Amino acid sequence: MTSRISAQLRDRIMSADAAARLITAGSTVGLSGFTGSGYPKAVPLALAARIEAEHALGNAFQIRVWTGASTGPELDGALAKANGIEFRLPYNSDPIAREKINRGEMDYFDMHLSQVAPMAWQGFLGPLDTAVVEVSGIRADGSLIPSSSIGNNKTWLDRADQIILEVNRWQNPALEGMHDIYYGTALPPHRVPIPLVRPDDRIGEAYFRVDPAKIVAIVETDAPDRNLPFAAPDAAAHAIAGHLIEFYRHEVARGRLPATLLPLQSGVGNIANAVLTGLVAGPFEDMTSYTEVIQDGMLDLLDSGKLRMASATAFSLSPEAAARLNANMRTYRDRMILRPQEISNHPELIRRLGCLAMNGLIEADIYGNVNSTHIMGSRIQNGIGGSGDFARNAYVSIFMTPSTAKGGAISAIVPQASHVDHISQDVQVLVTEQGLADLRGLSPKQRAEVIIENCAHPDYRPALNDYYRRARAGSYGQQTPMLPGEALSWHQRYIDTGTMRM
Ligand code: 0RQ
Repeated sequence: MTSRISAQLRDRIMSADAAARLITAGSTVGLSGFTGSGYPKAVPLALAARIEAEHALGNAFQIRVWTGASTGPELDGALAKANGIEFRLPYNSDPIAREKINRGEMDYFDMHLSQVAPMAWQGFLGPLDTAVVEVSGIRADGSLIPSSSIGNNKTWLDRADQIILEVNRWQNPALEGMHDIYYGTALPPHRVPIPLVRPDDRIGEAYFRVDPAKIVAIVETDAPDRNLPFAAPDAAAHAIAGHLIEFYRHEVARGRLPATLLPLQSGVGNIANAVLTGLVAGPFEDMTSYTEVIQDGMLDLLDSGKLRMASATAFSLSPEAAARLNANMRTYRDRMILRPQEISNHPELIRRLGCLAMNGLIEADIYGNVNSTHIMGSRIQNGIGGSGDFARNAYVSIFMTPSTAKGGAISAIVPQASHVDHISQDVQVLVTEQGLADLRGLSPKQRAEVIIENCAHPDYRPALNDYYRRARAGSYGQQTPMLPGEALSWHQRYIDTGTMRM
């Protein structure tokens, strides 16, 4: 095991408990981890136990947590359960942390993932006391072999006053060489263009640089990433995938997209997977992806030979796909690049490459404003993640959802979104299992007609049409007709059905 740790640093190896004692109450901790991969698995658990012990003695002990994105139960789950997180950024999908946030017991700064590292450098987020970063090895020259996600690790290692490393033997040694860590970012007025013009360009180094004097602890682990079982796509997901692939065919036929398409960005979940799987059988060859995470469907596309390469910041795989990746890491390594999230999600690069962005949503209104984050306007589900980075800057910004939620009790198409993450200008195509609405070049009224007709569930179409007709008759203005009192009462109806958790 220690063969993964360079001889000069072996004197800093210690237990997770001892390392957790180096973290002080009230401090800010930057941890690795992105969509359940590459997060530290031992120190956060030990810290949670320590926090519980302090609380039992009547001592206050909470920390401020910064990560790449979501992590795993051993990090967010354990620390939230211990009531150990005072403040969290930039994205969370852990159910225990979600409950704490929604009960008002934890502050949560939900932010664009591309902005975390720049904001940390700009100093807007305050000082970073400790970095806790999982790596797959420490080389003889002191540089670090990254793990299964990059996220904000470069920034945490550079900015933190002290560093705790977890060296995880579970991570495949053949990961070495897959990463591309770009060290050319700077603050204005010294910023220069990022020299990446194709998704497969390598512009940085395969390792993290680190100041060895800052490393205060090294903890050895042998623990898997949180690879969630994969739910097979349902009929709605297949229908959405079908509409989208038909749209791509049409765009290629009209000469508006090349036959190879443009770099794909895809969210996670079973709809995204169905789209990627649908592309395996589709007519497009030699595709690329420039995205946030590599999920099961991306591996299928790579295996099929239709996807030439994938660029991301992390893996988000089922246990079966993780096993497949691990068994063939050397082959995949040449066709995958993991980058810092400020690069994988960089607006300049997304705009230049012309990504096709495909993201999920909670609700869309009839004018095409999208809510990705809040249930009934006030209860956070996960966070905006990278959806804003991609949607604002994509070549085509696509949002996809089943037309109803909660077994049909709630329409995903509503008169007015209860919270807006993506304004209508950033939503160019909306797809449900009912059909696809191409909103490019349409006025708000034209958008409403096509969204209700093509995307809303037939059970909700009459009510939406009725609302829209009355809004056209009685609205204060006719650019975006609206009946303010009534629009949000749709959400009240959800409460009345008893299907919503309050
Ligand atoms: O709640 O689990 O309690 O039943 O919201 O919904 O249907 O599981 O949908 O997993 O596709 O997530 C927007 C959340 C969709 C996701 C969102 C309830 C529903 C369920 C989750 P339950 P589903 P998905 C790139 C970009 C932001 C981040 C992002 C997301 C729960 O896509 O987090 O895009 N996006 N990153 O029942 C009330 C409605 C509802 C509703 C759903 N209209 N009203 N409840 N729900 N719609 C990401 C990467 O590249 C990694």
